[in-house]
Amino acid sequence: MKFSLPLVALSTISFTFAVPTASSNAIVQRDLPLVQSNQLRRLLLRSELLKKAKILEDFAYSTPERNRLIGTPGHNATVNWIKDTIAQFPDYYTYYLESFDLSLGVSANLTNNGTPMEAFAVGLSPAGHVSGPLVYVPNLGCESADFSAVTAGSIILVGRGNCQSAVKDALGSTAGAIGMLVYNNVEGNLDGYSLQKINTPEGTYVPAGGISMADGEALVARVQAGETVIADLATEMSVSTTYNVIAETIGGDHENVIHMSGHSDSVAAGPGINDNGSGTISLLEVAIQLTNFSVNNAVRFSWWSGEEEGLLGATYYVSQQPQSELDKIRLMLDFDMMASPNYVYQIYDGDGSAFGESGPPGSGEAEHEFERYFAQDAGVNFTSIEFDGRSDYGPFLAAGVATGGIACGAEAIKTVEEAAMFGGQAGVAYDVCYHSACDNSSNLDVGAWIQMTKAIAHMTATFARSFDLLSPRNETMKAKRMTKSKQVISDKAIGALWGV
Ligand SMILES: *[C@@H]1O[C@H](CO)[C@@H](O)[C@H](O)[C@H]1NC(C)=O
Ligand SMILES: *[C@@H]1O[C@H](CO)[C@@H](O)[C@H](O)[C@H]1NC(C)=O
Ligand SMILES: *[C@@H]1O[C@H](CO)[C@@H](O)[C@H](O)[C@H]1NC(C)=O
Ligand SMILES: *[C@@H]1O[C@H](CO)[C@@H](O)[C@H](O)[C@H]1NC(C)=O
Ligand SMILES: *[C@@H]1O[C@H](CO)[C@@H](O)[C@H](O)[C@H]1NC(C)=O
Ligand SMILES: *[C@@H]1O[C@H](CO)[C@@H](O)[C@H](O)[C@H]1NC(C)=O
Ligand SMILES: CC(=O)N[C@H]1CO[C@H](CO)[C@@H](O)[C@@H]1O
Repeated sequence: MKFSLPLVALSTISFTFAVPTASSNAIVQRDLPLVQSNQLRRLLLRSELLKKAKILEDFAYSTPERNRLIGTPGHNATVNWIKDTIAQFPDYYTYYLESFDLSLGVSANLTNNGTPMEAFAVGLSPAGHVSGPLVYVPNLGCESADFSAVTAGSIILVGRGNCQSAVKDALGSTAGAIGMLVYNNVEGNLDGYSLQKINTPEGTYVPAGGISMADGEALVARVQAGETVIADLATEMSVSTTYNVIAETIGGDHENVIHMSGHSDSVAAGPGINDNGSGTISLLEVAIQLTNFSVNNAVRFSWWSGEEEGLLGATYYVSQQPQSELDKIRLMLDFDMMASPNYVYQIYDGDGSAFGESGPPGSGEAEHEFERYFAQDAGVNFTSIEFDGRSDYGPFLAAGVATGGIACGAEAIKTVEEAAMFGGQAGVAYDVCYHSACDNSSNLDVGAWIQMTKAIAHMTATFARSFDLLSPRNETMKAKRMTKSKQVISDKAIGALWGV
């Protein structure tokens, strides 16, 4: 796909650091006992999780930014630490860093009819200085019909939500606009926000500024009252190279892979220790302890970058894999926010029984195994969450891969019913520090965290032994799966939540 901006042009360089050899494979397979869920789980310790949480927190707090946002030293330190940890097991894992370039917002200056307003440059949009009349785009601007009033040389004014801002920006550009102001749909500014998509078929991108909901609504009222409002927007961007870390067991069948993933970056606001440092660490600890066992199926772990900017690392990875490689992934499980202080145990609704939208075949079976594990082995309650593609499994879902995962809850409010099931406080967010400065290592429920980490270990061990729980591979089913999941991603994942 043509991409208009040199700043955001993608490049990929993959470095492979360890090369599997037949002999190391043989050693791994011969000398270690076959992995078993209870044995792997027994090796997981709260103290190890907490120790690693402090390490991530130190990465954040030892930098001026005090976060682990992509493009910062705090994130780079995180990526290198994951890589170095995996590199301690050269006989057990091969790994590589998958690099890609992102253009992130640095600063924006905005005036309306000469009056300055607060604005932030939107990541992935081009830098530029544009000036023109504001045109309000209705319906959140996800369809080209919404842009009928846009004139050449105008700047569109559009609300956040319902589709990635990339779609709004590109449709505006196609309709003749030279810039975009996107306003928030919740309290808070749009610092660290991005177009959330690397490129679109809808058109090329124009410079974009993010403004608050209150400022946006005030501008909409003026424009709709017939006032001519000239916006002058200057944005500055900087390009950062960022990295996904991908590791895979040397042992096991590489034609049948269980893929476990989390993300390595935080938002700008804080260290991101629950979101999603906790998922990063849970995966790393499972990967470390797995080295005590052999596996029948290959286990792949990945730590994505750029999740907070719109699932960019996972999207990039999927875009680089031929379908034949994606087909080898029998199941992809994603883990984010494993230690929310006011936690619930949520399982993605892979079979669609709770929310109506199911994933590709295998997604339902993954959900059922999590349910069985929580009810029978762990003896805890669980709830479902909508299978909406809001985290890094979204691009895999779109590519027809069976997916699943668990989470402890983000900014949503705990219900009275959930407080009865899990304890904690009804009427309070699962994570009051979600996307804020207080998401540090004090913001964790360690009991919930070890419980979730054991669930990850259970799934890793179960599918590293066998995929018997999943329906066998079948071309007819695959074709159906593809059709179905394309629908899921367009109607649901992108439609409802990726724009937020
Ligand atoms: C970030 O890490 C990568 C990979 O290890 C390294 O090549 C790069 O130089 C680092 N960049 C910065 C700014 O530290
Ligand atoms: C915005 O204005 C400040 C202060 O004049 C300046 O330092 C900065 O470079 C400007 N940013 C852009 C994108 O023009
Ligand atoms: C499991 O593997 C880890 C990492 O190599 C090692 O530190 C630990 O001692 C092993 N545990 C057992 C019980 O062998
Ligand atoms: C599960 O939830 C019910 C309320 O729905 C509660 O009575 C029970 O104690 C909970 N069980 C556990 C193990 O927390
Ligand atoms: C973590 O955040 C809490 C709440 O904002 C704060 O009191 C505490 O000092 C922070 N911890 C560190 C190490 O800065
Ligand atoms: C594949 O699945 C379809 C639908 O369930 C079934 O009709 C067909 O017989 C299966 N094919 C094979 C080769 O198992
Ligand atoms: C955007 C973000 O904060 N990252 C993810 C952290 O984990 C939660 C729970 O899975 C996701 O909803 C977030 O998107």
